[in-house]
Amino acid sequence: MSKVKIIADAIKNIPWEDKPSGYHAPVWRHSQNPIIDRNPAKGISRIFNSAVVSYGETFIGVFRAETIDGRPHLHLGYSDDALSWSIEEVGIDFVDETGKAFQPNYAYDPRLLKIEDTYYIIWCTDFYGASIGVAKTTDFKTFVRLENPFLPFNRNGVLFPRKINGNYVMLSRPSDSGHTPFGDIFLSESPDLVYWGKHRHVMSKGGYGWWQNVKIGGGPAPIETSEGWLMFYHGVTGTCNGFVYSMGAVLLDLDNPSIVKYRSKNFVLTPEESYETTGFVDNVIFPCATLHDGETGKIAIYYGAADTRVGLAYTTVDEIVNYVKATSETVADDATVGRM
Ligand code: BMA
Repeated sequence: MSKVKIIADAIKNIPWEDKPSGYHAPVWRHSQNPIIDRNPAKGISRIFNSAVVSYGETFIGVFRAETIDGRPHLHLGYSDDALSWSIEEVGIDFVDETGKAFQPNYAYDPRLLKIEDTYYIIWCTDFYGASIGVAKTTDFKTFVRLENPFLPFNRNGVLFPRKINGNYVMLSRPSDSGHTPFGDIFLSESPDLVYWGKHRHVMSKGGYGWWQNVKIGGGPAPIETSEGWLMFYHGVTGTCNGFVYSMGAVLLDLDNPSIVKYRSKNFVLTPEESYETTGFVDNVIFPCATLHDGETGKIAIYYGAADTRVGLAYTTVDEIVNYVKATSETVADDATVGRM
């Protein structure tokens, strides 16, 4: 039993492998990675940066599928073990709140989570440029897309899995129209998922290490723990061959999540395996989802690898929280409420 508590339901059939002996880092890879490789379904050349949830005794995912015309769409997938996925060949159909078609021009980097009885998909959508799309479903058959919550340009929209002080809370990363060479994580609140405000700065790029010195962006929906909101995120550095994306971990204040409590100065996963270092875009680890077990503290992290495949990695809440605390640094004014 873990000492740090995950405040969430149990997932009895969470995929799991123990940490290999002799391995020192706090996050370890699934031995059969990638769990989704190239050409996973007819008409889809690559799946990566995707999100999954447990659904009864099984699992459902919303996948970033690059179809054979090279454009990204959201496709559903189903699994009994959260490892082997059957992906739908046809993308999700979205309607607006009156039932009329409301289909995104493109859609990528989905996050998926349940708040109360409703599942929400948040993704990067086209709203006169990259911005954030939100849709809801209760049955994974009808998907109602809400009004665009934020102005362009913005990416990496991540909803918290419950209201905080009565409001929904969304992380985002204001961007530009291209391959954004800057960026910090902010949050916004809403009473109804329609009107958003009370914007706060959460955390800055930078710090002592160089791995997150260009930009950062939210990852999976934060995990509520007895030590704060545990959030995995991506941090980006620049090289003469382009960006390198690694994964970091941070603990945010439970009641006031624009305050960073602890933030590891080290990456917790960086591109090393060939399926991460070589692909459509080399050297990318881009986490978008976790499964986490409120009973045992096990955490399974789903990440896009090299914009080509889906990888899976594991940690436990005790291991990662203790690591983040032991290696914490304060960057810029992360520890403040972020209301400059
Ligand atoms: C970002 C997003 C991600 C992608 C990453 C690396 O800007 O577009 O979808 O994984 O670049 O190419």
